[in-house]
Amino acid sequence: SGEDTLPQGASEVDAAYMRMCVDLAREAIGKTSPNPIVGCVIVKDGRIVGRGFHPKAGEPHAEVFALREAGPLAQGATAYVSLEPCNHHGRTPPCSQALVKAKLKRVVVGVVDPNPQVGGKGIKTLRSAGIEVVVGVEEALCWKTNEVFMHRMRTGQPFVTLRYSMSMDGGFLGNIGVSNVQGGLYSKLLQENDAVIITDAAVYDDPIILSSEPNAKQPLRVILARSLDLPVESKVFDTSCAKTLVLADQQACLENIQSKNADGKSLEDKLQARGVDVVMMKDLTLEHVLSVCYQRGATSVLLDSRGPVFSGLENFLGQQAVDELAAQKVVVQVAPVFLGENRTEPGFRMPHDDLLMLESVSSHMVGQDVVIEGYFQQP
Ligand code: AOF
Ligand code: ZN
Repeated sequence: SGEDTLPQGASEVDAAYMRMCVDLAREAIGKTSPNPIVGCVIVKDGRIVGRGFHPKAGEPHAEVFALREAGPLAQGATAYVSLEPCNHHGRTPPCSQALVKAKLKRVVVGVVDPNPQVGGKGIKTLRSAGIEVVVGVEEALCWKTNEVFMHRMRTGQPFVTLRYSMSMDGGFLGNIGVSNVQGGLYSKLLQENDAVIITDAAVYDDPIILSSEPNAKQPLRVILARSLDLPVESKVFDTSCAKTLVLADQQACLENIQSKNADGKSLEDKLQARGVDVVMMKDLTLEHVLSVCYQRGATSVLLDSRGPVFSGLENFLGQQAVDELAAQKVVVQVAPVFLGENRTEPGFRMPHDDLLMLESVSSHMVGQDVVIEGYFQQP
């Protein structure tokens, strides 16, 4: 942050309060889907008199909590909101009117809400009531904080993040990488995403696909399967903590005659008995997979690539993600280890002839590992 130029009528102090709103909003990361994360701070005579964030869809918006705390002190005060106040009756009543009613003097908005039900109307309502409104303070930061919501509003698609871990010599880290990141970056990614996609091959390593963040909302675990010949006792099929969905390739399943066990029960029945949802897919393309996820309410999807151990699905995932620009973001964890003779082929070769340059690249350390993040260029 700090890169943004300040809009007219805004000061560095305003920017600092806006960053505070973003910090408040982040308290609810991974908990508000399909809603955005939003924070609000109310300031009167240089003193913070109200604070709030949107905790969960269906619960009041950030402004409502901040107004409650401020009470009568809101009158004549300045409200900072990281996203334009809403102007519609959704699950909750319009915040624009609540701010008018509380007689705020000034409202500072981070970024305009692209929701067609809001889209500038909240700002209009405030201005018509004589409230001074400044828009675009820490805009880039506020936008990025809600990149999932912004993407969904623009495209009607889930926001897709591709992740994998690799060694210094470019090998895939299935187990090693994941045990390294369990409780760290991986756990955060699971918490932030509504769904996580792994392939049938990864199930054989019996990974724990659960976030260990405190009070984490667990993602829907989606398994892409070439057959239903899966190890039914795997942890990922324990649906007591998180839901599991198997998307199986119909054709491959028909060809796979082993899908009945000695006891005569089909594996589909066994999975269903464990509470797993099984859907036969005519066409197991990433596009279809993502639309099934979206239909089930996933606005963000983590493509968790763990290496080409048993099948070509990992290749398929990575290639389609890049090829069809189905992925928006990539997060790669590089561990300080050389696999040497144990090195597997990289899980996916980028299909592009041209160089594929990432945008807005950043990096940080997680333990001994380096995490590199970047965005695929969007058309
Ligand atoms: C705000 N403050 O804290 C949030 C907003 O169904 P509802 O009533 O929760 O409305 C959801 C929409 O409201 C959501 O799609 C987005 O446009 C806006 N979210 N607005 O003023 C908030 N979470
Ligand atoms: Zn609202």
